Amino acid sequence: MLQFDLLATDGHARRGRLTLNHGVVQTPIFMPVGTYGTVKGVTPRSLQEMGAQIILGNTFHLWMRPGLDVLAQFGGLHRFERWERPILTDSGGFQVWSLGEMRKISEEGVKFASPVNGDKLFLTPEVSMQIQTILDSDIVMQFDECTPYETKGHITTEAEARVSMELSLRWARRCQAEFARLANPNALFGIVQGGMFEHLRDESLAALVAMDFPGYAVGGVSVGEPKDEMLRIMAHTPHRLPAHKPRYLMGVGTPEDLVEGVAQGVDMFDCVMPTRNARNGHLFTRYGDLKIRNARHRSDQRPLDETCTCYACRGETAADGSVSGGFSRAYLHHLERCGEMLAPMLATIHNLHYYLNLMQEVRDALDAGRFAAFREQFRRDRAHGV
Ligand code: PRF
Ligand code: ZN
Repeated sequence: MLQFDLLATDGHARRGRLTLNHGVVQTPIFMPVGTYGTVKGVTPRSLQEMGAQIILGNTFHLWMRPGLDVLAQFGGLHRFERWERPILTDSGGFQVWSLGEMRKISEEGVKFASPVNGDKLFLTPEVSMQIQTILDSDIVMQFDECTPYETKGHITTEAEARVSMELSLRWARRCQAEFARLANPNALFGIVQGGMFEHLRDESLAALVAMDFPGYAVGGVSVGEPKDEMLRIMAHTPHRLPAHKPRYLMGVGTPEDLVEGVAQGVDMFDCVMPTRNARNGHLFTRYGDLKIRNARHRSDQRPLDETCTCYACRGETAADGSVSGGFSRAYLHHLERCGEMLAPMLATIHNLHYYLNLMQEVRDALDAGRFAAFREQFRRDRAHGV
């Protein structure tokens, strides 16, 4: 089941409420990525404390490990990974695409050798629906082909983008039929493709809208294209989707991309950036990005972000009212230099808190009818420097 209520709009930007089988999600929302049934380095309790409302999982990875027998035994992904709130799973289309030369795509599906043990595997739209049904994710993504920006040394042509987009449409129909046959009680999203060509995007969108999915994603962006190309597709596509259904921009992006996406009518985002960058010592703050490995932080007693209320920056207040302070940049720099586990753990808490809080600020601005002013202030602050 899925219900989407539009609560307010401001230009193309929207404030909404998404009701799913495992709970309610306030939109616009950022979804932390939990590929293997874990958001790397943080506990579900910590995610809850940070205000995460919905997280991602990946069909492809969970199919490899732990495998469907184990997941079925647990009645799905929620009980296995101990996350009781909503989960969205990606279909495997993008992950298989990332295998590069190791795969062979046909009308039927994608043949590849397991990167884990070399077994020959065949992922089809039907198999993807069967796996996601076992996972019992609240939002199931269609199996698609993510059209690359560039292959074999040339930029994808219009003819190539059309072939790919039309294949994704045929796969969308097969996904819808299989999803219905399985009587999956959750919600299946269609994915708009079409590369960097507006009219192909329009064709893809129209065909998917005619199929009447409960929600839609925009795929095939942030696939190696220059920033202005991405912004062009982001400005063209999301607001053309049905107003009364949720819109998800897949795999995007920087804090600036998220605020821009909201302005263009996107409701949902996911990206590995806050978690992956955290593990590389790249931290996001209100006043810009910070590389904690840089020597200039060696003796800096300030927290990462004076305005951040995460555990890494602010510490915590115990039941008896006693306060443990936040961690300094100097200490985080030291942990990084020593390769301590606590470094990526604290960095992940901070970055995810930053992304989740940014979306909370976006929602508050939309509720108060001051999104345009918020967007301006956000841009100024981020350009300020740390
Ligand atoms: N398709 C799917 N997953 C995705 C993408 C896509 O196009 C992208 C593109 N940025 C990220 N994840 N199924
Ligand atoms: Zn913080």
